[in-house]
Amino acid sequence: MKSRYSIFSLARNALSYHEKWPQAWRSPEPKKSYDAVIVGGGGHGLVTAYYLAKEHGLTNIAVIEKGWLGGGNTGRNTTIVRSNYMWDESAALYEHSLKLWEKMSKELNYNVMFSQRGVLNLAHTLNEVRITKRRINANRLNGIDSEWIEPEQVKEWIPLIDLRAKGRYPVFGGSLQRRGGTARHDAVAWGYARAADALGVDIIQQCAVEGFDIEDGEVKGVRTSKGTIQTKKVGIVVAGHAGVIANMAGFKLPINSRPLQALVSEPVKPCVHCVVMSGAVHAYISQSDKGELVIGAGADSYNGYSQWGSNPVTEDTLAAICELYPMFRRMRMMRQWGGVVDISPDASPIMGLSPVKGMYLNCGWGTGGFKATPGSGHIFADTMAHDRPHPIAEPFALDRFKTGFLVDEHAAAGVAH
Ligand code: FAD
Ligand code: PYC
Repeated sequence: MKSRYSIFSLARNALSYHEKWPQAWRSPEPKKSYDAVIVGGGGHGLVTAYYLAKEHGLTNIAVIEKGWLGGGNTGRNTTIVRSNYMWDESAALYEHSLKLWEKMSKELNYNVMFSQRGVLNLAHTLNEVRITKRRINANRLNGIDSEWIEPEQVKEWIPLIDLRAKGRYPVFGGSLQRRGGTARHDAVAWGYARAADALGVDIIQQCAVEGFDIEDGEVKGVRTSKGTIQTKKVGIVVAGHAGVIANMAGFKLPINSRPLQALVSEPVKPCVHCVVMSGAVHAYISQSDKGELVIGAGADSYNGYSQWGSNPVTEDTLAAICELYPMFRRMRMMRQWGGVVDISPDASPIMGLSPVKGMYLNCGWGTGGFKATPGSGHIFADTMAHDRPHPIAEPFALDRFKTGFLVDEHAAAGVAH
């Protein structure tokens, strides 16, 4: 029988739903009580709610967001996705996430524009060459695709780069993860929000968490700007503000909150075909599908909550970019912004139980949590549902700062912390 739907009408309907969803959808008012409350409507909070509902049958749950969905770091990052971290614990976490990225658009029926265009990390000193090669070996032992490429191959990938050894930043080669790439960050938040909403999750925007009701060390409720909600399970997923929320709950976290900034240029024709990062010079670059160069810097060197970056960092980053890619000296920058990232002492996340019973922590992702969004939520939902850390989350527990079993990923972080 002939179908009533042509492939074109299906595509047209899917597209109009995709485009209208964020505008057409409105936040409900909070109910008096929920089985679980997620604080923070960024990517990590939304995906946690999605998996709590989808895999653990918890649908009487709410995501509480003080601003708008994805308005924090989720909508402010430079969207680099990769899994080439050094230690086994991190490899398990980020590779779990990368595998979920590879099926995300299909699973959500929402095009998050995940583009596996490759992530290239340049080495500018002999020491960096050694560290990078060591990391490539570690990655390969963990089954993660990672390869060393020589300067001539770097030039083939990025013809506009200046490899000259006489420059301040000679390129001695780099590591390439071909499965790495970029995605559309706001679509990730909307995609998970729409899927969670369809499973019955209440997503409440413009509602700030202001305190908690805690009795005998156990959480009983969440105080918000729209009233108090009774609940016995609370997930804290507020990048950059985890320390503030922990203070409300009466404990301290070893977290520094710092602005991290990025810029985009005017749009130009395709000229940067993969993501190129230079840890040594705190500058990285990719090109958006609209043609803008997306340029990022290192974190500010002092704590703060501002959502833009400081000028010396911007200048240093752009100076490095202009030296590495002389042709970009003539480009104009269109926008600059920042986000508040939460940095832990070993540049790895803190995931799992907190000192308050029923309250769970997911923070400390620093400059690199976007790539972890699906994996983090998947593991965190399991942790919350079963009141014990998921096996992948175990090494990232808060008590590692007492035991000393750190997972130090400073060298694998995309940018300086
Ligand atoms: P967020 O998206 O910040 O969500 C937390 C939410 O909590 C916010 O929406 C906030 O409004 C809400 N909130 C805070 N306090 C309260 C309260 N009291 N009550 C209710 N809600 C509250 N990572 C990568 O992997 N690759 C990159 O290329 C990359 N680039 C980056 C570039 C920049 C400029 C920045 C700033 C970050 C970058 N990151 C990158 C890091 C990444 O963006 C974050 O680690 C990740 O997005 C964190 O997601 P999240 O959902 O935990 O946090
Ligand atoms: O973690 O890959 C990363 C990253 C790149 C830019 C900021 N973070």
